[in-house]
Amino acid sequence: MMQTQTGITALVAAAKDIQLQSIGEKILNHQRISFDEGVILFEKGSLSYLGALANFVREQKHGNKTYFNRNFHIEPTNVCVFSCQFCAYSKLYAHKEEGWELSIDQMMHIVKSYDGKAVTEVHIVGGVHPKMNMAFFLELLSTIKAHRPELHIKAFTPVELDYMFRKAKLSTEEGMRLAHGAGLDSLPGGGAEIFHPEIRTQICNDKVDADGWLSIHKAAHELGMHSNATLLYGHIEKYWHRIDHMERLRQLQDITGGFNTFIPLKFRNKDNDMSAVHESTIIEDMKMYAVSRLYLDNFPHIKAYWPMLGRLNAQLTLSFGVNDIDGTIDDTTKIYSMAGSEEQSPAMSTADLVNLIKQVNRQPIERGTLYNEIRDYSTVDMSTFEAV
Ligand code: V47
Ligand code: SF4
Repeated sequence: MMQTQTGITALVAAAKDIQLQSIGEKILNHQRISFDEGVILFEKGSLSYLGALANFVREQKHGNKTYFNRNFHIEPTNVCVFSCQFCAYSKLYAHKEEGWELSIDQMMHIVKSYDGKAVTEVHIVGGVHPKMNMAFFLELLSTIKAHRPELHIKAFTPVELDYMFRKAKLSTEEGMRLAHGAGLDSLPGGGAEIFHPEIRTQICNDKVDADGWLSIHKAAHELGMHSNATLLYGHIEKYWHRIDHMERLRQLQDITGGFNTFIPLKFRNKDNDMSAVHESTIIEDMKMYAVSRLYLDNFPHIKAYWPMLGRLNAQLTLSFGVNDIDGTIDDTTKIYSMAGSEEQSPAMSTADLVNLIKQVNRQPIERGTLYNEIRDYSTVDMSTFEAV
């Protein structure tokens, strides 16, 4: 059931903490909250207060609509020249026998295995292999487009792009123009981690920094492309580092308007160099989603990535500001299961996703990557539904 304006107004009026009350009033009046207010929400806001406010904003923006898409992932390689402390891939560079690298033919084999299936997007992200260069990826993009022109290619983080542009001696703008020209349609949100150098230098010191990440997304937006942004939370960062991260994104979004979706990524601690760091609680996770929805007033969508969180926790986020639960990924992504995510073999059918959304009385909408609505499943009988 949708939240009423009277109910939320009464909740804010009854808030005992004067700061939380005034932040709540700002949100009800569609005013932007400040950096310090973002930190206060994390420090003092109860789960129920944050959840009610975030749900209010979510319903103002999207009503009950909850988006998902039909996509598949390709991970070209798990070998990576970088050494992010939280990444289960980074160890593999030293143990190449555990590594894989796919040829263009092998990746096209994956693409062709979806021929005739109603997927709309391929998501391509992997490690940074020293031998996979700009020419290789341009060929991959144009070969996919030649085979299936309408398939949306969402690919490569600024970590991968920065490495390939630098090796090819291209400026960010030149590199983005070439990649876009070859078929790159949009950028996924990865590689952002935590922007602030106090944390970034401790967890991923050797890859592209905050300014580099932001300038690659800016260049993409200037070419008319859209992109996502992530934040890796729940490890050694403080609340203000999270707000600092979101502040930088909010500022760029004010300039370009090119971001579609913000995706908080819960740190998982299995098989990486940060295994001694505890994982966040589910309460902390829900607060993260709620504050994201409240702080990023200029981001249209907040997404929960279910393979990482687990499907039931992802379902819960739909009451904490989230309006998108990603796609019907087959078992084609390894980075999270290797780091100890809830879903060791992430695959959900369209019927599973639709039922997950309907169970909590939301409206399941299949979308394209750019949030064009493909189908409303509210009244589709999923017991007789056959996915193509
Ligand atoms: O940047 C790596 C994360 C990200 C761990 O744009 C980890 O639609 C938690 O960004 N614990 C890449 N996270 C994935 C990504 C993404 C995923 C789904 C959808 C979209 C989108 C983007 O994976 C990396 C890093 O932050 N990651 N290791 C770990 N141990
Ligand atoms: Fe490489 Fe990305 Fe893992 Fe860092 S997070 S080690 S850049 S694959």
